[in-house]
Amino acid sequence: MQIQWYPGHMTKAKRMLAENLKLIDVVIELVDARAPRSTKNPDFSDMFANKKRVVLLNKADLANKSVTADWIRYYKAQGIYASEFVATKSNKRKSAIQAIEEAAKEKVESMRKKGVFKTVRAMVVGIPNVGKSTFINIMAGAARTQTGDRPGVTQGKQWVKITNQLELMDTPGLLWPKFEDETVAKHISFIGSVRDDVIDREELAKQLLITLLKIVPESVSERYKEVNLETSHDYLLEAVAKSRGFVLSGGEYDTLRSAKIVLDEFRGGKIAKVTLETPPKD
Ligand SMILES: Nc1nc2c(ncn2[C@@H]2O[C@H](COP(=O)(O)OP(=O)(O)O)[C@@H](O)[C@H]2O)c(=O)[nH]1
Ligand SMILES: [Mg+2]
Repeated sequence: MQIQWYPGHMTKAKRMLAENLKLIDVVIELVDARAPRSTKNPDFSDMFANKKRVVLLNKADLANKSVTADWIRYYKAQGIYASEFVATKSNKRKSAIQAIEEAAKEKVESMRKKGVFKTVRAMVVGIPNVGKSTFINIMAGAARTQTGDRPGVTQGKQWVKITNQLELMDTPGLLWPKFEDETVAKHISFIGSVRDDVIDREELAKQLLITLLKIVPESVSERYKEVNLETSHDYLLEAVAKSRGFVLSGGEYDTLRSAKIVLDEFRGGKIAKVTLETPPKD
């Protein structure tokens, strides 16, 4: 499966990250809870080795709750604070602030001993489509509108005040997934982090059905009556079309329509709340 990417953007985004890194106390990494491994940038650990980190498993509303809990335990075992998150729900703002403040606590306290009142500065990073902008918007919400309303506020302002002791960089740091790994490429395509027009939708949807049949076969059969573990892989999209009555005027099954429906319904959480990846054992 061929997936396009953009080295130019990557270089620029990486430089932007490096330049801002020295200003930052806490790095908030957003990953997609449905694929925490594939949506994590492999360079992340090296890049932010000496920063406090908070990992948010975002879009937890679309993932399997118990697997999300396994991932959180996995991170915690490594001393990394992790939490499930739903950036589209503004009531999550408070818990995010607590997590960031907790991560920066040591630094704040050591500065206070020196008599310095420390403002914690945090930056949001992650690969495309994990919810970075949505997250910054709910965090900044009111603060952003307020500053924007006053005339003369500098354009291109970088920091948004979240609380008296917390500021958030208003542009997210863009990271890139490890496209060379075929499973990673597939998983980020399933969840919609790569534009569909650069890939073969029918092949992608077929691969998705094969994957889902391994994890949640009953949910797949419930949604698409003609699809089950015995269905031949080459007939999967026809079986979806048969289930839904997607027939073209010539009597053929409309497999492209099946592909779009399967991708859409999966991404909307309609087939099941599925996590594609489990944490490594130990
Ligand atoms: N279901 C769900 N959708 C989300 C969540 N967070 C973000 N989204 C959606 O995911 C898409 C990408 O979000 P965006 O903030 O633009 O991602 P970015 O590329 O990382 O900045 C948008 O359609 C958001 O509405 C979440 O927690 N749950
Ligand atoms: Mg964005």
